[in-house]
Amino acid sequence: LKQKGITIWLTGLSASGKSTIACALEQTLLHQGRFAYRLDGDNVRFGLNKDLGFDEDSRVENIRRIGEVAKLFSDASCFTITAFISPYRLDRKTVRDLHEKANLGFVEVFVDAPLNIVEQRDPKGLYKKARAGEIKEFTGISAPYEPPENPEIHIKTGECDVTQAVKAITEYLVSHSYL
Ligand code: GGZ
Repeated sequence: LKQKGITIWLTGLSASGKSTIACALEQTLLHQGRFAYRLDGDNVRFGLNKDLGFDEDSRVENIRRIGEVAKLFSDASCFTITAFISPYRLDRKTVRDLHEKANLGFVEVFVDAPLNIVEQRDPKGLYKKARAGEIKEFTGISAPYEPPENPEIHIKTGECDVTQAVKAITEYLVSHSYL
């Protein structure tokens, strides 16, 4: 079994299902007696990154800091789960390189839901506001999302439930000797 930790990096649009999958995965790992921790908007954007907004520079800095924190958790042998849109390919690559240089695992999980589906879900009414121009630079509407080209795991949330999504990730972890 690999000794060091791993960062499981979820990327995808708002309302794609990242947080739901991240929570369920964290619970599954904790129930198995593993050291797992989830970083998401609630515990990062309201604390460490509360000085950051959603313009391009802020998102780059948001992901840079989260990448560094994830690296520290992984270095402490944690299963670190992150759930951020992380819209830029280059920033995700930078975080990957940071982990690989430190000999830590990094798994990119594309939580893939088409825009029309997330816009229908719109649990917080943010897409509606973005369409109305009340929220500027909203990912998928008025700000870019660059989908991963070669993610380790590709989850189509319109086609599978949370249990299946968690299973796809844990199976990857088992087959790569992280679990
Ligand atoms: C995208 C925004 C925006 C804009 C506020 N664009 O569905 P949510 O509400 O709970 O998740 C979204 C969250 C995105 O923050 P991240 O830190 O993941 O973004 S990034 O990785 O791009 O830095 C959404 C809310 O914040 N939100 N304004 N303009 N999402």
